[in-house]
Amino acid sequence: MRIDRRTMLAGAAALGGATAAAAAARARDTDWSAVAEDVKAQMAWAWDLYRQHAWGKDEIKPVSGTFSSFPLKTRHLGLSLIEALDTLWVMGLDSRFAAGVGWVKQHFDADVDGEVSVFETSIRLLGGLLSAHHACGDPVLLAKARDLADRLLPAFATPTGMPYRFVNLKTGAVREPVTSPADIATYLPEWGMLSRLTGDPRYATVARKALVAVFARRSKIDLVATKIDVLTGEWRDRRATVGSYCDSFFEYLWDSWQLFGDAECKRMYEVCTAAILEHQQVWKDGSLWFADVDFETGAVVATEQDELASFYGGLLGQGGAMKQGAAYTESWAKVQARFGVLPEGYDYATAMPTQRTNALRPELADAAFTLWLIDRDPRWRRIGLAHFDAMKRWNKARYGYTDLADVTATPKRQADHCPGYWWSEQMKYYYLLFADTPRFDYRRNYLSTEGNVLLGFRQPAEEGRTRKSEGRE
Ligand code: IFL
Repeated sequence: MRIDRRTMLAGAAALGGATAAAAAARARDTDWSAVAEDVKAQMAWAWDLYRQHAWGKDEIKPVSGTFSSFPLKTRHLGLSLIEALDTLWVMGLDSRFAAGVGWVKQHFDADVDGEVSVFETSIRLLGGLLSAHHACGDPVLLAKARDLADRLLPAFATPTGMPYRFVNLKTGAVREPVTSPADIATYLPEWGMLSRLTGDPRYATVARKALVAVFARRSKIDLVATKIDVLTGEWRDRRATVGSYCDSFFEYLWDSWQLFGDAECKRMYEVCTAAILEHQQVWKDGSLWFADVDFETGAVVATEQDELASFYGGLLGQGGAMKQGAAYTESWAKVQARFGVLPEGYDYATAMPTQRTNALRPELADAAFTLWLIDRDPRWRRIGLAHFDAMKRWNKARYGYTDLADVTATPKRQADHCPGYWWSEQMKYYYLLFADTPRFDYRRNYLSTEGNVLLGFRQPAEEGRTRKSEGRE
């Protein structure tokens, strides 16, 4: 796609030409540990404001200084606080971590008569409790994680083993059998870890059954679509995508191999990936994209890309398709350079945003960090730095970091919401990408789809030991 001069100028203006040049120069000669300190300072600043204005609430509204609830409609479960915990710990913000753990031990109670998304509650709250437990070993955190999983379990009691989309935390009442591969199959790392830690195999069993059930219903050309009925097992839509509704299904096939050595999951991942590369891969003017296609015929049905799909380059790299993983991440990095902050939707055929909002998303930073773990190529740090710099420039508000209403406006227009994942994801990806911290094992680790670290934390004593032995090597 050729970008015409007007679009290029608009893009440069949106980013601020001088800022782009300054960012590039900064990236060439960067003191990465100073950038990591800046990330940590931003985290501490935002946490302290959350503590003053929204302590124990789910999500702060960073422009107005108020708050909103999620995943329950009217009650708060401390979502942002729980999502932040392992990020605080890995940054060494220990007193803030301790205060957060103290809140969870005293106040977190999932015994609420209200309906939640099984998927969101699992990746965010259950994952957050497990990663905090991994950081400090407190058994109360594990007990709370287990209680929460027990409340989600009724959703999995279906003829296919694929869970309903919603469950009531108190009554176990379920709702909405038509759901997506991501909603159905993004459990095994957290639930398998819960089984390992508690000795109760039920969690791993239901999570794995759901994952396999989606794979078993793939089309003859090995693609899955975005909607399926968990009661009948019939597809309710024909669109195959690497974006929203399917993304973390692919991710958790690979992750279950990475975390547990589950060879069958690796095989399933390889089958799905081969089909995606065969039917969805589109090269356009040197950039790689993944078209949405009909899951049975492979015919292209849409050229729009979800920002959410920008994580996928990292996953491809992990699975061994480094050429495509790097190229896809670079494609998104070019869109970021053009708009400063990624729009929620982008059409590679028209090279225009299809949605102008930005939900303060972490995916490009996720891919950059994942690829950097693989090959330590400095370009991933540069992409992460551009993401961080742009966030500081455009998303920073009076009471924290906010989403954007329009990334194409000059200046960009802020909305008023800091999603819980911000605390768990990009702040941790930036920090780990820039810091080289002894609290994290850069060779053997596992981060969930929500950025929760379930493997790879090193305790301070261990840090010291490893540092010494690394020094001797
Ligand atoms: O909850 C987050 C997680 O990364 C996910 N989907 C979208 C969110 C972040 O954009 O799986």
